Amino acid sequence: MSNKQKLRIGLIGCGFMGRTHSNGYNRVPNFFPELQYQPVLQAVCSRREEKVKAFADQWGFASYETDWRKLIARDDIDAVDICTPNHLHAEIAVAAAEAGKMVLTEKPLARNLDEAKKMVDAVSKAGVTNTVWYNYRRLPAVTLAKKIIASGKLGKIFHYRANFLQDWTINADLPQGGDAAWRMDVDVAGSGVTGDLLAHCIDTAMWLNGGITEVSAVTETFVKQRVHLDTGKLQEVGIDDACIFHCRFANGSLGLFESTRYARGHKALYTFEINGEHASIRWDLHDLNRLEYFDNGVDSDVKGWSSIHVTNGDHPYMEKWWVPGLGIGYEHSFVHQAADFLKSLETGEPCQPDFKNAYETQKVCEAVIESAKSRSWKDTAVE
Ligand code: 4PW
Repeated sequence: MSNKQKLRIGLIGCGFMGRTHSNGYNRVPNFFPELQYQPVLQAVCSRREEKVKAFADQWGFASYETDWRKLIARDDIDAVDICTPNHLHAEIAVAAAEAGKMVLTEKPLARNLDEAKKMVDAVSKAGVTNTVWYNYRRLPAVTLAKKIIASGKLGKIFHYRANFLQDWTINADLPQGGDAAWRMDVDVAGSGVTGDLLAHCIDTAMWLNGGITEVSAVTETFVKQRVHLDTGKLQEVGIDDACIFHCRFANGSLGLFESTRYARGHKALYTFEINGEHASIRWDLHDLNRLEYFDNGVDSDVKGWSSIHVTNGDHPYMEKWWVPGLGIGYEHSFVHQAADFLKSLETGEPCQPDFKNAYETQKVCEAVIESAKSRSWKDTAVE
């Protein structure tokens, strides 16, 4: 019999992210056996009974609900994990915090800054543990980049460059709304690529390189009208299909960010490159176990971009997995996030990014959208 403390999870939403989180919780006990807390998949919730029942069976949830309010009201749930479309994040998170539950939510924190503020206030007033799943921080190569930058090896940083490119919305016949295309509906998603993709880039960037102080952005909606699945009618598209912004960081460096769902040939190209005084570093999601490094301090004969295969036992998270040389994948970032959250319950330290930290990312997203609308530079007021 395990003497571990149980953390009874109530997961809301059983789409793509519901699967990644459930997989994360399921893998943790096998690969992080030292943790004092053990996740228990207590209940999953989704509106459609047939779907949620099948999900519960498939992923090992002990029970299911079809009304999230009922799930929150249950006294056998310790932590509420929100994997719904974005328009429900705030309402559910506030209700969960008021019920005294720990709250985890998928990114972005909310549709906009007002909602995000309510969420930050609610968790802080209730004093409940909270976190946001910005999973890319937990890929070993990205965590290694953080370690290298923190060691000072890059020296003063001049440039931060990031891309998140996809091509799945080019087809003008793709609808908006409904369960399938909620990311295309501004009322549900809050924004397009800015909240969905650039939020990841901004979270990673501010984690690696510090706060962003001002932004200047341009956005475009290439297909202006799409059929809305709720009404069956052609409706105005309110999301940004593409967004490019440049910015200043508090440390004096300049940033350049681009995201689109119209880059034919790219399904999920997330890259960043950071140029410092002594060294540069770059990473690409398509080769996620690799970090490239240019050290200007070595002999000219061996100077060049070196390729670090981040699979050694002393690389971040890697001692948990296989043997050096064997890589891991996208899904492991969620396992790591689940493990880090459980660890935070032992240490009492917030599992970053918590709501307060993710609020800073939300500020930048909001400033980006505002800047594009007003065609002017915007302060982010990031603290
Ligand atoms: O959060 C993002 C999603 O909404 C993901 O990281 C990638 O882009 C995969 O799906 C979308």
